[in-house]
Amino acid sequence: MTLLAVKVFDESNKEVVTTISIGADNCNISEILPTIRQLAMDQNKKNSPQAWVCGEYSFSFDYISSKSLLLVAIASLNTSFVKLKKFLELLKETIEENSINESGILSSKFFQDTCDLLVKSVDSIPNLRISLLGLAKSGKTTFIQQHITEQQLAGFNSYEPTELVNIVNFEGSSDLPQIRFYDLGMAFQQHWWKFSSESDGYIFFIDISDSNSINASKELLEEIRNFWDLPFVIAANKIDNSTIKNPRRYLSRKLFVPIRLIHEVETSTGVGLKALLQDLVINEIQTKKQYSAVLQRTRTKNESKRRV
Ligand SMILES: Nc1nc2c(ncn2[C@@H]2O[C@H](COP(=O)(O)OP(=O)(O)O)[C@@H](O)[C@H]2O)c(=O)[nH]1
Ligand SMILES: [Mg+2]
Repeated sequence: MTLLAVKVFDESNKEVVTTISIGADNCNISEILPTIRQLAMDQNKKNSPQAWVCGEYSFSFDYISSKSLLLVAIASLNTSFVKLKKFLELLKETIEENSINESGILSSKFFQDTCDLLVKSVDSIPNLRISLLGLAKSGKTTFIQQHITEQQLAGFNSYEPTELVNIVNFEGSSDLPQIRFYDLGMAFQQHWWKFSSESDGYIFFIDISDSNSINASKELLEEIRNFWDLPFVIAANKIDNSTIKNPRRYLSRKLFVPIRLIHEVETSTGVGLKALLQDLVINEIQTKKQYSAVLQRTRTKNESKRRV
């Protein structure tokens, strides 16, 4: 991400701290500050930062009500909203956790260091690797084809079919980071383990229109889960052809998997796929893994500062 400046304003829109601004000189933030403040305060209730494009810049902003501080990050237009929002979310969390001095001003050294660290951490988020696992004919390849031919998600740029594995890069969108998908064919089964162990997570496909295959799917999933504690979601696929009444509840009980991880999808039309991906990437992979790593590093850094 190309972050140009990060600024914190107090209640009277006075700038209390800023990072060194690189390339944001034309950005007349004071003009749009009242609008940003209103949006940030409204959004704050939903507990998630906003991202916004104005002129030649992207902005993300949020409000820390406990400290009456408005946070504004300014980035170049080519910076992904996902990353920008994630950056601000982490920055907010860090400022909320750390005390500000008596005059209510954040130390600019601490602020600059924190922002630098968070940019590095957020930049390490993309290039997620997601494996597509499941029995033959469960819909893994259709998932890949659907995205490419129908372009339900903008940004897929390559399709490399092989008999063994399809590797498809997704360039990222406003909601999702870059992802490399591994669609592993059955002939490649003995190598699933290798790909999956190098993955950030996986989608496990189940053909719920074929009730005879569900037990075999259950066994395979158990085998995989016994092997790795990787984030995953379940694609309960072919809902268009299923006679099962409530597939999510049915599979949750059958597979001993929390119901929130089960998504009803129809890979042949794309139904449910975007929500499934967002859930896997944002709730399961990023939030649990990257986010805790960032906080851990920030804490370690603050502790070592306190010792000095
Ligand atoms: N009815 C229905 N059929 C589907 C759906 N998704 C995939 N299929 C079909 O299921 C078959 C196997 O799909 P494929 O993606 O090749 O499975 P893979 O072996 O897991 O890669 C194909 O004939 C697909 O057309 C779906 O959502 N509904
Ligand atoms: Mg296939």
